Amino acid sequence: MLLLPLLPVLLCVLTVSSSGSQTCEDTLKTCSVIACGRDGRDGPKGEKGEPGQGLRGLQGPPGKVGPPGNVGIPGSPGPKGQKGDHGDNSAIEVKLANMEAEIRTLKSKLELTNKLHAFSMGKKTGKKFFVTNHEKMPFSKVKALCTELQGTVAIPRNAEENKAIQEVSTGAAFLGITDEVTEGQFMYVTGGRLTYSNWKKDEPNNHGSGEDCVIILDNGLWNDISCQASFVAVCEFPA
Ligand code: FUC
Ligand code: CA
Repeated sequence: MLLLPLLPVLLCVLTVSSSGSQTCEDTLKTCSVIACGRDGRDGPKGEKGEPGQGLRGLQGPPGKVGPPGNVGIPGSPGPKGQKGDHGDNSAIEVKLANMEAEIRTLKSKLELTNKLHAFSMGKKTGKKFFVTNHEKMPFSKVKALCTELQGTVAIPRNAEENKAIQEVSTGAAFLGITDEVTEGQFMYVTGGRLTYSNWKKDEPNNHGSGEDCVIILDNGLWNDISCQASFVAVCEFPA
């Protein structure tokens, strides 16, 4: 056969491949048919091996404490506590009694002052009270002033009140009456249609560019006039 001349070569190859630690040069001494070449390159990396059989090391110490977490949402309020002791209020009660006495004294003094003031102003019992500082100003200013004084612009509801306003004012004075809302329909600034009037002859005439306010003249008669013109401010206060 053709294999027969190759037998020494095969024997040498088998011997070399199974000889383990024997070097090529060692093998060359007994096996003249082979030649010794240089080492080849490293092969590819093998797969990861199975875990070893030895004992595992002991578990290490615990790690450091981590950073604190976020603040949680507030809990629901607890039940209401029991009512406390009354404590010692004697000092505060004395103070309160003194203050109450002082308030009573001040109240009666104020009452007397008010009575004297009304008397000095000619106030009649059960009658409205008309007051003026004799200052002339536009209607809007009269309204603001009377409101600030917790009163309203003077309104005569009858001849007696008309006379009272006429007597208190020095010169023509604004009345709390306008037809600002509907031309020709005069209303009280406190609300409602007129129930009493004392117009001068041929008034109201809405003269010129428009006359939506009303003045009481020296003689007690009324004239419609511009609200921007200045007349005496008279306020009224309840009876
Ligand atoms: C009359 C009045 C007007 C104005 C004018 C000067 O016509 O009706 O309101 O006072 O006079
Ligand atoms: Ca007029």
